[in-house]
Amino acid sequence: MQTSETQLRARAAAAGQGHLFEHVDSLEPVARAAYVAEIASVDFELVAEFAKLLAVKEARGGGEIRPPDVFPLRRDAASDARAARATKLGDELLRQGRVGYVLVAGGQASRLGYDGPKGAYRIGPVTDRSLFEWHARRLVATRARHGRAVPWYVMTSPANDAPTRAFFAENDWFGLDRGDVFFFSQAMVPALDFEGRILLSGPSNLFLSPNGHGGVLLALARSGLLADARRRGVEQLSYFQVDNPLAPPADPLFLGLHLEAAAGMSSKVVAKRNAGEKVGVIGRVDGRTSCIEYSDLPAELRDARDARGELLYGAGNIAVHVLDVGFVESLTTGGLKLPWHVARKSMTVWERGAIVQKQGAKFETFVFDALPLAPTSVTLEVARAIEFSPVKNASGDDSPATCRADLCRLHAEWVTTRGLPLPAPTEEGYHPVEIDPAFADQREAFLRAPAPKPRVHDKGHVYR
Ligand code: UD2
Repeated sequence: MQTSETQLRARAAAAGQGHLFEHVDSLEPVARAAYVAEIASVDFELVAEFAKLLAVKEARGGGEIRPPDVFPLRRDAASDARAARATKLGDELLRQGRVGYVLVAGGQASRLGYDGPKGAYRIGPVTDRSLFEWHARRLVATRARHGRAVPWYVMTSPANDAPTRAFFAENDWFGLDRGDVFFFSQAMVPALDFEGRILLSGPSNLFLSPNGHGGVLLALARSGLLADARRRGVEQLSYFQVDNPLAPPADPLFLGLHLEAAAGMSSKVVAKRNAGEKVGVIGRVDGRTSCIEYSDLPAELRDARDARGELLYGAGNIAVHVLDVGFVESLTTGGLKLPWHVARKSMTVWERGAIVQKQGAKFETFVFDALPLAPTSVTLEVARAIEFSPVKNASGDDSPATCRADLCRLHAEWVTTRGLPLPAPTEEGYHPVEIDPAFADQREAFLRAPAPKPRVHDKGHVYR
């Protein structure tokens, strides 16, 4: 034991991380052992790569940016016919059980300021149902519609894995088959100060943070779940984020377009609200479909418009993708190389016996950086009001308040189309109505369903 600590100390010192051991003699044996084990798991080569990244001023890799090819929302006769064909193809894929579902929920919900897994956040405007429940109930509807199991791969992080599993168990897996829900954790990586030294969060803990949603690819492979998907006959993975309850998990048009194009990875986009909206955009970089983060899009491109006055780079990435299982296998064999992105921020750290606030850097990979690695890629434009209203911030844009209002507006439209009763509008001007996604998760399904009666709750009406 002692030797290995000595060796580790020497390795850390050689990597310029000798400070990690300065205080170890003051630790109790149990804490010391745990701390040393944590250090032993650090990939010092990766840390050296992070430190190098800090030394260069962040700049986009260059590359010529061009507008993307988008399968548009407003379609002509030709694209309508293609959409009809693709939808049939996607339906078949779903009926044959060749689709698996991947939810990324490993983030820290720091902007929302919620202490717990973000998926446990209660978003239901009338029922208070959680984000996890919202997604799960849509999968219950998917299972019923296609008569197939819905293998659901939920990515957590070591920080929220246990509470996430417990939340699912307490809620009896929201009506899904327990054996169809799989949890897997992404990896954590150390945060550094601007001199490239690993930060601590306490005397016996490194400051670690999740390695970004790009971590999903390697984590899927290393957990054995990618192989599980294969064994089940899953060929395509439908990928969505925990923060967007509007995302339809099983969209036959999207799946069909992706399949028809033999694409490795495809993306859904919405028209940006305005040039300044802070979402990544899909474009072509050196001829390859890519996602360009808003901070990397030069101002003249950000504001450029076509002859009809539409933004040339207005295809906002909503982080809904389809990934071909074979593509993920090929990407992850022998370790995955996605570029690392640096987030410089103020952090609460432990330094020389005290908790202090300090500027530091966290490191993440992004799943959309796999797009240019795909042989081909489809970009499908969808309607924001139907498919995208993320919960990011505690208030203002993209907050629980805007998401609840969007959910109610969408469901109220379905309810009025059927001529069913609506409750009086709220002060914010929407009718507080919620449809259980397991009862109907799509407009057509609601219009076809046996006539429901509203249940009256304190906060509004529920159809289920
Ligand atoms: C992301 C995109 C942005 C736009 C937007 C759509 C990036 C950098 N930007 O913005 O371009 O598409 O989404 O909503 O992605 N997550 C993990 N592990 C991590 C980090 C994140 O699972 O280590 C999950 C997280 O739980 C959440 C999702 O990924 O479901 C998005 O994370 P975010 O909120 O940090 O992404 P954001 O808002 O910067």
